[in-house]
Amino acid sequence: MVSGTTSRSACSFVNRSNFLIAKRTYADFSNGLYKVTELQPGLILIKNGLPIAEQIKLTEIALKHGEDPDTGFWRIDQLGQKVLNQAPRAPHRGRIYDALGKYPPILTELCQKNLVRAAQFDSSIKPIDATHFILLYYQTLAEPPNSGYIPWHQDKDPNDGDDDQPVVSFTIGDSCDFLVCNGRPQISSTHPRSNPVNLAHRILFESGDVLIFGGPSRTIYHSIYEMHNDTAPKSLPLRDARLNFTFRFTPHILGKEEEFNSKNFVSVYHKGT
Ligand SMILES: O=C(O)CCC(=O)C(=O)O
Repeated sequence: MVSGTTSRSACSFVNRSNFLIAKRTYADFSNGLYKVTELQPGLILIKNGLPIAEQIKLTEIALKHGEDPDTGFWRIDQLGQKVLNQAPRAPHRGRIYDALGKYPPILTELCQKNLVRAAQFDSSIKPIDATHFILLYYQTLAEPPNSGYIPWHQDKDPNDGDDDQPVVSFTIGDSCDFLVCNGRPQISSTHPRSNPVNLAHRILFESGDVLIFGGPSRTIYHSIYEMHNDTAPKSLPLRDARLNFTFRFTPHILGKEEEFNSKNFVSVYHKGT
């Protein structure tokens, strides 16, 4: 357990929208003020898990690799225009998929550090040595896309890792509302896709937040319908955008990364859930 001034509280309550918001929390004020909350077994939110200096380094790495003409966020379309590489299905989103070993060690270090924080708190979280990451670049739009910035899906692609290996997710840049359902989202005439009947959590992700989902929460349905304009920290070299790194344990894919990059692979969220 990390030393310093800490607080642990046991609380399980619902807010006025009936979302379960927290079971237990743990805050460490000795090391840059991060706060761990177990939202439900296996679903751990670490507020401020990435201090601003580290967010800046990760952004610089993402933007540098994002410019790579073959594997970066953008491509040139048939009209000669520079577009994000998930266009035309998702023109607001670019995607990089790669092996962690090809990137600076800070990525692995930060993934490991936050995973250990979560595993200390929730025994269903297995500490893994992540082998790969998916890096998404979302443009913040004036009006959200109809099917969301990322539609409802489970992380069940072959490159998402086994069901018992946790996914570690970093947010950097503009804030967003991350939605979670524990079963297939139930849509009705009064409950649109952005607010299904069985919504379990609406989590505000702010720059520097980390979410870990593993154990009984590994296959949650999740989506993003709202991003909040101009909410990125001013010192971040990123405007009108959000970066999402997710780390995966998929050693069987080492050496086969090209099969899963955006040129060759269609993710589950593009196939419709
Ligand atoms: O941007 C996010 O936080 C979610 C990304 C996601 O759902 C995915 O990569 O499967």
